Amino acid sequence: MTTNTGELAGRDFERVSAALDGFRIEVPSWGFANTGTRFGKFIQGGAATTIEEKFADASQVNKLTGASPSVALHVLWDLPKGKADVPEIKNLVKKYGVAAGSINPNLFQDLDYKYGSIANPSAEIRGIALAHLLDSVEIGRELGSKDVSLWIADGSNYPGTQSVRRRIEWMEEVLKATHDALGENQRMLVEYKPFEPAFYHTDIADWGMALELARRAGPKAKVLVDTGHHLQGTNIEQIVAWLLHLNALGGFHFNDRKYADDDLTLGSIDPYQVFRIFHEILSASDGERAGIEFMIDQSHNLKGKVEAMVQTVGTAQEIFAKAALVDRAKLSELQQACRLVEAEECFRSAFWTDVRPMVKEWRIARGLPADPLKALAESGYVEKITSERKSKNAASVSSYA
Ligand code: PSV
Ligand code: MN
Repeated sequence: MTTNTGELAGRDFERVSAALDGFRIEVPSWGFANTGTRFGKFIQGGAATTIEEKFADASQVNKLTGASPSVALHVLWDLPKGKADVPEIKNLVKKYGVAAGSINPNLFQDLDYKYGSIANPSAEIRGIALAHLLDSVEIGRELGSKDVSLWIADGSNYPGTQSVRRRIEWMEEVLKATHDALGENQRMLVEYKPFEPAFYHTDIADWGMALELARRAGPKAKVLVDTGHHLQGTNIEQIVAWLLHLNALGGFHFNDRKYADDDLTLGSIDPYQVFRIFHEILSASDGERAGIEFMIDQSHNLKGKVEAMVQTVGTAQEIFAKAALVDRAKLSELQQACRLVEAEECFRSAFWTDVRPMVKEWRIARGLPADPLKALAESGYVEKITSERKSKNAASVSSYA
């Protein structure tokens, strides 16, 4: 009995270790900067105020977790001079040992985009949007980054005010031109969102629209699933299963939500959903997750920025480890035989396994801190950046007001 338990635990630890060795999740540069709601910003003394500070924070998260070696960049926020900022980013990559991750064009802030960017009725404005997309592709190529990740905020607020069909055609044209500029090792990810900032119709509202636009753009275009971009009750793992089946899943923006696009910490509301998503990925690829990139898309308004990011990466590792524990061969037999209760118990028992001791053991074996949050607290990093940055952040309060 003891041997058997020991053997099982040993097998579980091997699975968890193998899963964690291959697990990577990108952090967003904007998750370290001050952000807010549309009602206001609560400025944090330690928030990053420059691109260098964002890299410093990202590298801190990676040092503590061993799982986030790249940082996603938002072109307008991180490379305000566009391609001219590439040399600075290259220096930061070298200095902080964190790679430039996905490149996120910004097609939502410019005043030109009041009625849309790539779906704007004005050919001139669509041209401005395309030029920005082509710059972003170039930036990605120069930085050796794989993905240009597109979120299109276009839509309309009132029925009858725009032609949905004409806007589809305009988007197709721009997305195809963007796709055709991609380098050999580059991809284009198309993100969808059902509402916000537009409230009546969003031009790329769901995975079907994103998939069709990606297909028409070309083979280097895939769909990006942001877990916060679904209506209540949507079965996200089913969407994931379909995209896997169609070989059209490019990556994720992970976060959690209760009501809308809340950007809450991954797994804080529904960790079982994250487990179900990871299970679909692991079962489709039998343990590998070829070409599917994981990224965090969260900005924490109330929690400390770096702490929240370390917490998120740690949570992602734990839930991924749980998903790796599903006995997929046994589950498949039970599903085939329609032994429903046993199948569900087989699935759930992996979810309910407390993997934290195994994750801790893995961290120690890999020379990482056993408890990343504790190590962060003991390192004094947050206090240090707060004292270095607080006057700059305080100054941003008055300029914001
Ligand atoms: C939009 O809600 C979104 O999910 C897109 O991915 C943007 O790039 C990101 O959030 C900005 O925070
Ligand atoms: Mn997103």
